[in-house]
Amino acid sequence: MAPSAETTPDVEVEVRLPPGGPLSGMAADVRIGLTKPFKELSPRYFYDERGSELFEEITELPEYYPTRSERAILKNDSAEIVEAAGNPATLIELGSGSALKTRVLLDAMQDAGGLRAYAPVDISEEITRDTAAKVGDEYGIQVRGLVCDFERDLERVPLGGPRVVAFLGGTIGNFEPQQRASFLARVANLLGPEDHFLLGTDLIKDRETLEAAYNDSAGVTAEFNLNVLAVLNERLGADFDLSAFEHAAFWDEENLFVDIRLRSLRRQLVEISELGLTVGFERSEEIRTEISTKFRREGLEGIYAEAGLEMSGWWTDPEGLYGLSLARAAG
Ligand code: SAH
Ligand code: AVI
Repeated sequence: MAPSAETTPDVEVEVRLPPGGPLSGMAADVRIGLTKPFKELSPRYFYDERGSELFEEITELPEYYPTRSERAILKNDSAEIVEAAGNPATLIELGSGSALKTRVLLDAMQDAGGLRAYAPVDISEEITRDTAAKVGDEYGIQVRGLVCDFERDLERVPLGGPRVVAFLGGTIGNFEPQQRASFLARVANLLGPEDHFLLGTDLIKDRETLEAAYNDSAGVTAEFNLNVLAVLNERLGADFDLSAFEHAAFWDEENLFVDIRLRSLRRQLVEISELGLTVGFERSEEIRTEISTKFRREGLEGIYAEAGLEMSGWWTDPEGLYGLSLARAAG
């Protein structure tokens, strides 16, 4: 039987592809990154379909506490968070991925009676389509997915207020300080007087716990990291030999980030045919592929203030491993 009008999920996914695809800026960006004296790649390139799957596996690893801790906070405090956010009608989620934990927040919004719409925003098309369809089915609400680079298209996030813009998982930690400051200033600009920003941040803790989370014994994080080379092979016609690189991750206590790199196991040349570029690597030379910054509450308050935001709520898990904060545009 055909579903009735009431039960047909109201789900749309917009794909905002710049000419040449979601990663069309990639060629120029990779050229710049791999021709620097200290080579680097943006973490946004991790997330092809395989990369998204590998990240999901990471979230289930015993050593990777951030996802579990954030879920624990959401389970415990979502009702209070939703109330503090003024019982919003719309949840816009940046870097939504599979949005598994987000269900806890959606449940609390539904219980409070405000929930009308959800907008997952992510660079990975497959996972965003999947998330949008599933949330549409499960909640029967309006779902407007947006596949884009949130650093390019943040201002295009859809739907009416009052809104809560959530950025979960600690993904803010993957930004460089400058990039983070301008991103947060743009978020502040986006917020109307009734809107709130809900941010997940991993907290500073002992080196052992931090390094274990990024050097898991099953080697999934290593595979996730190396997958970025497979993305370059696939999308830019590069000939990286994945077995000629190894994963490295260590806590940098001066910069307060876990520094995640790929290390060349031998002296080698890599061709990137679509760039017409040959990249030379010395033995043990490294590419930085990601940083994962950790925070303290006071530091975050300062970061918010510089961006024109003010913290209006703060929640942690019982072990104090992870923080969720609510902010609004500073008056
Ligand atoms: N929020 C989820 C997923 C975190 S993984 C969680 O808490 O588990 C980071 C997510 O951000 C991935 O789904 C990735 O595809 C997305 N992402 C990374 N860089 C992005 C960018 N520049 N624009 C949009 N999405 C991005
Ligand atoms: C998505 N982001 C918050 C993860 C993190 O912990 O910084 C990405 C990750 N990289 C290695 N493991 C997980």
